[in-house]
Amino acid sequence: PQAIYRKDYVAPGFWVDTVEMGLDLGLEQTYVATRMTLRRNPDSTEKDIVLFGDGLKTLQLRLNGVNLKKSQYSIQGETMRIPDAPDDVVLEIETLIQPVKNTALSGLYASAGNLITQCEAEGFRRITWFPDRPDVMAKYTVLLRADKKAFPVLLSNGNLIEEGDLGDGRHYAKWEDPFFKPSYLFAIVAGKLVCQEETFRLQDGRDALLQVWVEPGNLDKTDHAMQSLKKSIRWDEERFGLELDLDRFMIVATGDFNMGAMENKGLNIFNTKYVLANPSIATDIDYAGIESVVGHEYFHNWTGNRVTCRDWFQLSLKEGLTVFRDQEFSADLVGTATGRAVKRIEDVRVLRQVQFSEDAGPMAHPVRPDSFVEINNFYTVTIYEKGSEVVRMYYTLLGHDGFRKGMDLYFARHDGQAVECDDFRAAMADAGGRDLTQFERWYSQAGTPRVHASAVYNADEKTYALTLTQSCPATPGQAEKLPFHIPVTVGLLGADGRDLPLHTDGAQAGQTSVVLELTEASQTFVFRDVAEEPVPSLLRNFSAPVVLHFDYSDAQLAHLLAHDSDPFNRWEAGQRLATRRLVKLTQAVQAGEALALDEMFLEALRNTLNDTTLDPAFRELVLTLPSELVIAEEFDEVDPQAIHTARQYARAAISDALRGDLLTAYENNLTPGAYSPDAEPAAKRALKNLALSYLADWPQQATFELALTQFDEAENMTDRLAALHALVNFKGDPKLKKAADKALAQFYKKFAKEALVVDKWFMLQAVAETTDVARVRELMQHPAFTLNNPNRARSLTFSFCNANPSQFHAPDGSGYALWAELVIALNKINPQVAARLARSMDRWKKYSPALQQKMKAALEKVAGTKKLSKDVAEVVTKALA
Ligand code: BAL
Ligand code: ZN
Repeated sequence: PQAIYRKDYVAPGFWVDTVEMGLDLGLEQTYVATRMTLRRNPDSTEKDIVLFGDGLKTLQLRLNGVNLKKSQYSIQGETMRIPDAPDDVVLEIETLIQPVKNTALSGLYASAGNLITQCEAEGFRRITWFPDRPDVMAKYTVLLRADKKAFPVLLSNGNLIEEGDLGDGRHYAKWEDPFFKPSYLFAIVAGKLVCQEETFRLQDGRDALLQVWVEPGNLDKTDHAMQSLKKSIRWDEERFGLELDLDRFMIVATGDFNMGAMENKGLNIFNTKYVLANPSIATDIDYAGIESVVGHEYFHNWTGNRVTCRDWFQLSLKEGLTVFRDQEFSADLVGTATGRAVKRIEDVRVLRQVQFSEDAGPMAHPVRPDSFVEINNFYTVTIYEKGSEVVRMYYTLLGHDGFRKGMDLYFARHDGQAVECDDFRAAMADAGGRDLTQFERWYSQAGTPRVHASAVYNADEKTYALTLTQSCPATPGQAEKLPFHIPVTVGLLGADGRDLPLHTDGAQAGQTSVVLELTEASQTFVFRDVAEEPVPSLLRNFSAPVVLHFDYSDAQLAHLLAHDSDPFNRWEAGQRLATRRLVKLTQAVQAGEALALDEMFLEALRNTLNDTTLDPAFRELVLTLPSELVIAEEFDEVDPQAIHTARQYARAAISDALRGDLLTAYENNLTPGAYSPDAEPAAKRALKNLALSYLADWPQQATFELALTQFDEAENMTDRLAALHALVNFKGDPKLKKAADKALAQFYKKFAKEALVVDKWFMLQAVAETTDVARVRELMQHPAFTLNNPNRARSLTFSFCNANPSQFHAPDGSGYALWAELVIALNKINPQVAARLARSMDRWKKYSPALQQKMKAALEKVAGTKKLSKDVAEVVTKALA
């Protein structure tokens, strides 16, 4: 497949001013009539009208009222060219599409008898011919016609301006979007849906109609999404001065969706996973996910829709920024300093586990890629999460007010435009009066930078010299890297655990944290009047997306874990202590040596667990060991089974040593009474259920019964699922295994009609320690399993391939064979989903030669498959390169 390059960008030959569409909707067949007005762009070197179409039956093509003859245009692949057009053109196009056959879920497709669209990135071309590129922004009017019984609800972007009866049992609705928008934000929804609605007073006094649309039977699950939407609107007004610009804002939930959600103008379409919640079906994590995704999509209305991307290479312009905004939204809603830190830790965990790994593999790409084959493969953790870290670094460098000024300037300059990442950087630089030229490398260079820190304390001169040295590993196509502009937030702790006052360039009197700006390959920063040799707290709040190395002693880490005023680094110190041990344990497993965990580490965990002045959510994070995937990153050659054995050993040892403390934590963090997803009770449940999972590593009847009682008596999904997890992973007595199987069966029976809960049921089994390839194949035969639904496919097969490493990497290669079968099967159904699963093999070169050989064979099998989509081909070709 052919790559396209950022450097080849050419502005469109024609702009589109207006688009009028009429759709006669049907599941089998939908007729689309489009009338657009185009105007020549005198500044472009492109002279033709260039349209894109994919899988369309074209019935009619008229230019300025005259049918186009075959000789007057050419079609090559997805591209249609109309040469020699006049400067002003009215183009009329009629197409036929078949929504039920659209299993790729891009364009217009059927979901549970309803019609839904997904147009980002290039789905609009599966509805009609169009200059389907984000820099072409037009005003849309959409007339929907359909059978009244089958499609009682007809929705599109913007405002409803007319609706009525057509006779013959048919009706229509006409929607007008007053804002210019790129085609990827186009949306329609038609079908049997019901809504929760509310009028919401905006800060400027206008009233907006808010609606959450779901399939009948789900109205009892829309409250949290509605609350989250109202909070999002208020937050954007207060934090960024950005108001809702429409009279109506709609959210629609569908069970068939490739992504999490989509920010179509005024008509956000969501995966049900990020809308539907009530205490009996949704966990605390689900509630938090809904809040953040509702926020994310709403915030796109300004960062993405009002100001959009010039081309898809700039995707992080809107995604990185909007992730930063949703992270800040969630943190602000919790409000407390530790609450913010907990959110930060959770976000950094994802970054490290998934993005650092991406940055070290064959799909590594800069935040602003230089090329791609299939844009859908670039909705990645690098674009989103690393992109958000890049935005956070502006925030760290410019400060709260400086960042807000930068945002204001960005909107003042670019509202209504399609722009580049460089425009955002320029707004930040100009508003902050800063030279951010070098900062551009965060957009152009891939890879996770390494920062090595070393320090010299001079007791006579009372100076502390901190030397920071940076490097960045090579990534595909980028052998050499230039130094980044890295903000490193630093504090110094005294022996009593308190922050020492900082005397260094850039630090104000009394300041105990300072942002050091590392811009060269190596720099030394000198702190003066340092009364005693400090313990440095480096990269506070994870001030840059780098791997930081400092040669800490265990005692220094324990000191930071006990005292650092920066809660992120307290947690980080605990993780460093744990990682060190897990690496040693893994090596001991490999060498066949005896395993042991030292009392100093156990004591540090015990002290944290028992420190009731600390937020339970924070304690839960400290007590959670680094995942097997994170431990794997510490090794040049990964041994998944040894890592698993080592981590399980550590868990059992912690369980054994802290049993009494864990029981106390369990009992002290019960949350009786009505369920609330708020941070405080959710934090208690998190700690209690972590305690339960440790206790369940102790194969005794008593702990089994504790889990069983919690399972039977749970009044919310968080507790029920945690208990089921403990039961299913329980070790020891086979009689207990029977009881666990019974609980699993009961759970399924109770929730068989709740698709999102059935997904959880599959996922829980997919990641269970004892679930091997054969068991996954068995589960794939379950009547509720299908590869056609992305959520269901992900729940079992993705979870197994990505989150059960010791079983997936079975030495006989059976996991890889299963993976190849699945990717090949999904490729026929839904290339986007298939390509995601294809990514599970990214890091194949990190395994033992024996495993590598089997992984390579599986990759080659997929690569050699006929009719491979661009999506999958790009992923496996890069992996094999
Ligand atoms: N724009 C695709 C979905 C999202 O990031 O919100
Ligand atoms: Zn987004």
